[in-house]
Amino acid sequence: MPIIHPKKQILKRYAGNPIVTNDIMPFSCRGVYNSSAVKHKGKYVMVLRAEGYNLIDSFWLAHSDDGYAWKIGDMIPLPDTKEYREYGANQYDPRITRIGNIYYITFCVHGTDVRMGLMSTKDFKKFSWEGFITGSGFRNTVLFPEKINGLYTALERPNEMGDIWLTQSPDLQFWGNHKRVLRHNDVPWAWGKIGPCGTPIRTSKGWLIIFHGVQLVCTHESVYHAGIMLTDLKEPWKIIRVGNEPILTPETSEEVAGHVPTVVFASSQIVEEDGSVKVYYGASDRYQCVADTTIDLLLEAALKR
Ligand code: BMA
Repeated sequence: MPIIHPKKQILKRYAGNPIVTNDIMPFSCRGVYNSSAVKHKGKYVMVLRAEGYNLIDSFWLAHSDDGYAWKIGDMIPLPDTKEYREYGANQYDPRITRIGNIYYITFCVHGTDVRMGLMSTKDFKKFSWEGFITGSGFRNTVLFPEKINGLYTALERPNEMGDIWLTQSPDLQFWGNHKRVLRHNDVPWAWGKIGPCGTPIRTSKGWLIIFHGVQLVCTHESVYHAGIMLTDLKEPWKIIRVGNEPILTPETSEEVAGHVPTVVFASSQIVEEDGSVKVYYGASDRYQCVADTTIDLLLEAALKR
């Protein structure tokens, strides 16, 4: 029997979407998308991925009082080391995780292949380069917001395979303890590949993990959806359940038609004290959008739908 769910919106798109576009950037730029937001000292800060017409991306700060209306700030300086310059022709998909009083930004560094870099900041004014945290062939690394069993813990995707893996480190430099968390073949609507989205969310029932899942269609295009799973708090590689339908799928005009059509790419979320959640996502590799939900709705999507 097919699984049929009652109509229910898990994520509610903000009526003012898109919240950041290339028009408001202070330089020539064709898209702003797949950006990552956090709360810092009661205000909202976003690290924007801004794509030039030369297809090279830069990272910019944006600031907001409410998480919906954004003002563009300064460009974030890129790491200026020999190793970075040699490898990194481009950079994209920043993800921010706060651990203690440090904000860690993981991001893809694209050279002949792709690998993950790590920057840190305490104040979004001064940024430090922490080095590469994967070898070649990895994307989507995102850190958990706390050490687990005394170790920094991250989700990532070895590209070739297209599955979500977990890895741990004592010092953010040396990584091991690799474990596969979820196979793309086990997600019926994402047979192309899957990858983790924003920082996993700790709840009393487990880690809520939003992930992207790619459906390949007959025109050779990829449709990017967002899905959800819940994993064990102490052994986060153990899945409690994967929600069996996406929580967000490209449907609005900015999501279906842009530079890369039919893409929603959730890259961060902010959990408020009242349990509401703002999920920030890129639309069709062109616009930055946001949708609202709650922890209860995300748990329902992971456990019951
Ligand atoms: C991925 C990344 C994302 C992008 C997606 C769809 O590989 O480049 O930033 O949104 O492809 O084009």
